[in-house]
Amino acid sequence: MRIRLEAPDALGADRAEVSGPVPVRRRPATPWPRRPDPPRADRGAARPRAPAKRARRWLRIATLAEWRAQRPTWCPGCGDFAVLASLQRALTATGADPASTVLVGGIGCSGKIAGYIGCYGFHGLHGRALPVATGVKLANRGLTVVAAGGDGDGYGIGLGHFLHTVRRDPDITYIVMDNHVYGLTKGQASPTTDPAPASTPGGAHDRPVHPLLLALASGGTFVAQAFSGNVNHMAAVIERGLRHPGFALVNVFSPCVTYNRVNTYEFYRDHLTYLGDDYVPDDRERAIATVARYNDLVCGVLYEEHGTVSLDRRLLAEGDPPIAAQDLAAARGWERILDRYA
Ligand SMILES: Cc1ncc(C[n+]2csc(CCOP(=O)(O)OP(=O)(O)O)c2C)c(N)n1
Ligand code: SF4
Ligand SMILES: [Mg+2]
Repeated sequence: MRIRLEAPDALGADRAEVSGPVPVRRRPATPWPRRPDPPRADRGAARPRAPAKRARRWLRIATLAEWRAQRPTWCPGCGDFAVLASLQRALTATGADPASTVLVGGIGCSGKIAGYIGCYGFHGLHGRALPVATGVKLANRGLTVVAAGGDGDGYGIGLGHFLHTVRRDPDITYIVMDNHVYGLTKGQASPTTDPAPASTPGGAHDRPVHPLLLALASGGTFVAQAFSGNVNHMAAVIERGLRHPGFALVNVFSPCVTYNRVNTYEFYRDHLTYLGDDYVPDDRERAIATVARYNDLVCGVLYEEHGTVSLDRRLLAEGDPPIAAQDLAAARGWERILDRYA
């Protein structure tokens, strides 16, 4: 669990003070001298505050409530509510800091999640969540970076970015709310819509893409699937994705209750298989065979590669200050180089 320690300098100084023989005290040691009680006449008056706030030790972990923001405007029953709740739970469980977390949303009903979670958010262009998230991570790799959007956003207009991000393997968790339709634009067929029975008038005529197989075939280092009807399972899968030190795909079957009358909660309850404890996700070929055997309808962590070295670790030297913290004035040399090509 990552624990944020506030005032680390003060903590270090405090530690230095107590090294060596430790005197026996009758009351717990405080890092500042105890103030004498005020004279009787002054009782009730405001006492001076302890001066050493900066010297206090804090073990600070954000609560679930701190991850909440605006009230979602999704239709009642939309599967995206469960994704939001699971992500909030998973972030709380990892001890992530809302002030150091960025969620880059896609465009669609699902992409609005960026405004519903209590951390930094970015709502940009349709299909471009992953390049933006990669840029955020490279600019400051101390951040926890999550990208989230829909099946249209990620596997349609954004498919090229999806495949290239999988093979680049930045330390990002990518959650796709896969409802098999373009929800925001009123239910047209998406890249994952089944050809028959179709959820749009006239039906979808193309064969669907298989996101998990695409990710596994492109070298994905963490590939998982979850369902909005099972929040406990989804939160655990997302938490594992957040802890994975590379690109983690979590595809979520997240029913659109307004426009998709085929891929409903009941449909998934009847057709989904959950991986058991005996499934070890360390074999890419086994993962591909498992997804194919269940025709995509399988939930759990299918593949996880240990020891992966993410894009940010490959590109940036250990100890380099984040680009976001660098003195841009000192980098003026770039302007001279660019001027040569102007
Ligand atoms: C470049 C561009 N093309 C098309 C659109 C219109 N558009 C907005 S959302 C969307 C589809 C969203 O579907 P999906 O990503 O599955 O999200 P959902 O609404 O289902 O959660 C489309 C086509 C757009 N905003 N920008
Ligand atoms: S239209 Fe569908 S995806 Fe969009 S909020 Fe409503 S139920 Fe959710
Ligand atoms: Mg969709």
